[in-house]
Amino acid sequence: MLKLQETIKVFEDVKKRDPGQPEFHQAVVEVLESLEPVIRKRPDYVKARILERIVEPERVIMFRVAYERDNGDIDIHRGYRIQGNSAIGPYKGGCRFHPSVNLSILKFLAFEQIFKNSLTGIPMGGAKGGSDFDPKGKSDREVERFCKAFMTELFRYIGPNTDVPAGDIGVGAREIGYLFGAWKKITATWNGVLTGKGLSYGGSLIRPEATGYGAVYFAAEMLATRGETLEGKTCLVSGSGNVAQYTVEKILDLGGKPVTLSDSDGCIYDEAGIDREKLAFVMDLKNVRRGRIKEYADKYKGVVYTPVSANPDHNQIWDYKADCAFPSATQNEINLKDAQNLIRNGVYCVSEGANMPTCIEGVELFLEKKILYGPGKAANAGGVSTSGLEMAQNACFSSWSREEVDRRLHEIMKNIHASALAASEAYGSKGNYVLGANAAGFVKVADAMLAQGIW
Ligand code: NDP
Ligand code: 2IT
Repeated sequence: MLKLQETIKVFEDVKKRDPGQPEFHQAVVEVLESLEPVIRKRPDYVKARILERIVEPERVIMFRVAYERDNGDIDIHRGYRIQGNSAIGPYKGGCRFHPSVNLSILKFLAFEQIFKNSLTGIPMGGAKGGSDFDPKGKSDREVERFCKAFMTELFRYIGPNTDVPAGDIGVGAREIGYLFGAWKKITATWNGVLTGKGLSYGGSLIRPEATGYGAVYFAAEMLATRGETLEGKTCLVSGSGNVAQYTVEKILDLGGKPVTLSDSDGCIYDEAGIDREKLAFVMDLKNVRRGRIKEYADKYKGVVYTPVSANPDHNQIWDYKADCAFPSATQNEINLKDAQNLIRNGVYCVSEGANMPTCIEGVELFLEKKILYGPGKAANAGGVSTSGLEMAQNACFSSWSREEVDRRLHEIMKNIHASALAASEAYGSKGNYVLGANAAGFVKVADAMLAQGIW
């Protein structure tokens, strides 16, 4: 709950100016609450109205995207780019293609990205974009036509030193390839305007793995504060896309036992553990055949599949005995009941691969129970960090080895953990990574804004 007059006023104004944006309100209130101890120490931020400025995106771009289906029909979608803040570097952040995409969701994601990118230590501002287009069930040619139409408008607003989009839900290697091809054709230039590119055209090794690997590295750092490792730990992982797949891979590398995966239709529980062979099946199922996770339960014995429709008030995936949880699907996938189930089942380490997967009451419960809780903007920052490494490689026309990029990623995740932990201690709440990540990310951006004058 907000306590300071200054933060209450900012939040009231946001709600008045941006009604009907619940996800954006949720992200803003969580950050404002964490920043209260910072604001108490920094009246100069209040005087310069840094909070009022940072909750207002620098630029919101919305545009029509029309394309032709294979059967000759014409579909019309809305495209977006939210350029949140560029105080510390060019705008940077993913693009999401999902039918649920709207202004509220993209504004929350762009807002979170400002602090996340600041935490990485790489000079990147915060942005997010996307469309309510659903690539699921579309042919490759339809996806290509959509990406070309989307980039035909977006190209005006981006550039390697202006704004560098990347992937997110529904935007993977295939979509980035088509978007990059369209950028190159329209502008007749080749440069690092997108990250997550294929290896043959400027992509970085380890970028596909980076978000999942990073979330597990972050969990390992949190566990180390209690003298523990992931060895032998049972882990719940949600989602079955890019982040979930490489989270499972790194858990296996570090000796843990992943037992769940999900998609928007349901979840699987495999008590025997998801091993490398089963993970290879999931990667083929999701990335090549573009099938549903239910097929995992059809293929392997002893696996329980629960459809989403079986439980109207909670998510079955968070109701299994485990030590660690890696939510890696989407926002608000952990409601209060799910958070209570996690605690009751013995989970004491939660590392968020997804953005804002836990509702506010769930976050409060985790903090009250003093479990190891790594919020998305810290725990999933490995993805955008490695995007930063891809930009660095493109800028100097070179490419680094797998080992080199992984070493840098690991180092960055250790640094993010250390700075969030140090900030939590400096502001009187050691081990509260929500406070630590928000405060550490914010101060750097706020100081840059102060230095650059009133904009
Ligand atoms: P993918 O599209 O590869 O996978 C998304 C997964 O989440 C799919 O299994 C999908 O199921 C499931 N999912 C999506 N929406 C919903 C929903 N409304 N309800 C239930 N399940 C859903 O995306 P990513 O793995 O890239 O992204 C996952 C999360 O990680 C997102 O929150 C994203 O913002 C975050 N993230 C991603 C980064 C990246 O580098 N890719 C970096 C940092 C954070 P289905 O197939 O049924 O749609
Ligand atoms: O939420 C995120 O950090 C991402 N989707 C990755 C952004 C990026 O620019 O790599």
